[in-house]
Amino acid sequence: MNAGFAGIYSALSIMHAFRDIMNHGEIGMKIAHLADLHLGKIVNNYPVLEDQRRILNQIAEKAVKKEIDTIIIAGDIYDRPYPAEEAAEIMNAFLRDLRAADIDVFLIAGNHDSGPHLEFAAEILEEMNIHIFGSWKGKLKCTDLLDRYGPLHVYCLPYITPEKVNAYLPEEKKVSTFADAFKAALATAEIDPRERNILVAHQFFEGAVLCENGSEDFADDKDDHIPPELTDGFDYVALGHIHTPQSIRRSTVRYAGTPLNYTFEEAELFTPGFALAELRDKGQFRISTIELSPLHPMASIHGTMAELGSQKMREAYGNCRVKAIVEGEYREEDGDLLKEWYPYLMKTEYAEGSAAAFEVPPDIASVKTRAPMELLEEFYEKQNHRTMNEEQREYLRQMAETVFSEVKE
Ligand SMILES: [Mn+2]
Repeated sequence: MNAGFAGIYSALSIMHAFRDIMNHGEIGMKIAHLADLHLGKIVNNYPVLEDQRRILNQIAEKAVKKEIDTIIIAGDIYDRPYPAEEAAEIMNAFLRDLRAADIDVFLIAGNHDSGPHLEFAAEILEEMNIHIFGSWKGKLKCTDLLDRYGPLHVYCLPYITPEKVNAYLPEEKKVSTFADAFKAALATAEIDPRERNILVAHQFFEGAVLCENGSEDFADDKDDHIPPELTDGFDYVALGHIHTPQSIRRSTVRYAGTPLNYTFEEAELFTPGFALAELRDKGQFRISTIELSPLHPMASIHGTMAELGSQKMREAYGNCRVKAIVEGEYREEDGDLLKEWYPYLMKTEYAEGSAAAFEVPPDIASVKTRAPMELLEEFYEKQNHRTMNEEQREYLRQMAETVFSEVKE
C-alpha cells in the first residue's frame, strides 16, 4: 500500500506476521534481494534465455524452501527497454511462481528498463502484492509491511538522473549532480528513523568496485556517484546497478550482483547469487548471501590442443559456456574439434606465442606464379588469423623490395 494509506499494511505481510508468531520464530521477516537480472541479454553473441529461466526457477524454489516473505528486485529486470519476447515470458513465469508462493514482490526500474513498460498494470498488480515502481513521479513512494517486530517501511526509488528529478522541482531548487538529485528524491518522503526502513535503489554508490571487463553497460563517470552516507537513516539499502555483489561501507548497504555471470572475468571474480536479509528489531538485521548454480557456468580454460581435448578437461568443462585459450601449435580444423568437445563454446583465443602449424599447401607449384606480397599476406593471415593492416603491409612491401633487390645483385 502507498504512504497515502498509512496504517494499512500489505495484506500478505499481515498473514506472514501471524504465521511467524504462531511458529514462535525469532526472525520477523526474510527478504531476498536480487538485482540486475538483465533478462534477454546476449552474451558473447549467444542468447542465454534458458540459463535465465532456470536460474529464476532456482530462486523461486529456494525462496519457498527458505520461507522467504518478500523478494526485492533492484532494477535492470530486462537488458533492453523493449525486451525480447522470451524475456517477458520468463519474467511472467517468475512472478506467477512467486505469487503462488504468497511472496510480496518489489520491482524498480534500472537504467536498462523502460519505466512505463515495466509498470504496465502496476495499480492492478499492487492488489496482488506485486509492487512495481517504473518511473520517478516526484515523490518517494513507501509500502508498509508488518511483522512480529512491528511496521517495516519499504521505500522504492526507480533509477533517477538529475533531469528526471528536475522535472518535478521548482526552478530555484533544480539540481545538477546525481548526489543532489538523490538527496532531493529522499527529501520528498517523511522517514521516521525510529522505525525500520528499507530503501530500494539503482544507482552508482561511491566506493563501489567494478570488475574489470564487467557486464555493466555505462561509463564510470564520477559525477554519477552518490555518497553512501545519504542513506544512513535506512536499516537496509537494497541496491542494483553494479554487477559484482558487494557491501558499501556497512554490511546493510548492498549490491546483490547479477544472478548469473555475464562475462568471463565476472565468472572468475564471484559466484552469482542473491542477498538474504533476516530482519528482527531495529538495528538487528542479519545479511547473508545465497549462491546459485547456473545451468551452464562460464569458464575460461587454457592449454594445448592435447590438454584441452583430455578427458579430465572435457568432463570438468563440457557443460560450461567456455572461452578456450589455445597454447602451442594449432591447425585450421581445431575449431571444429573445440566445438565438439565444448558444445557451449563462446569464444576461442590464441595465447601469446601460439602458432598455426606450418602446413605446406597442396598446390605448391602455384607459388611460382604468384606475387611475393600476395604470398606474404596469405602466410601472415594463416599464422595470425587476421589480415595485415596498412602499416604492416607497407613495412613488408619495403622489406620485400630490399630482399629481392639484394637477391638480384
Ligand atoms: Mn545492470
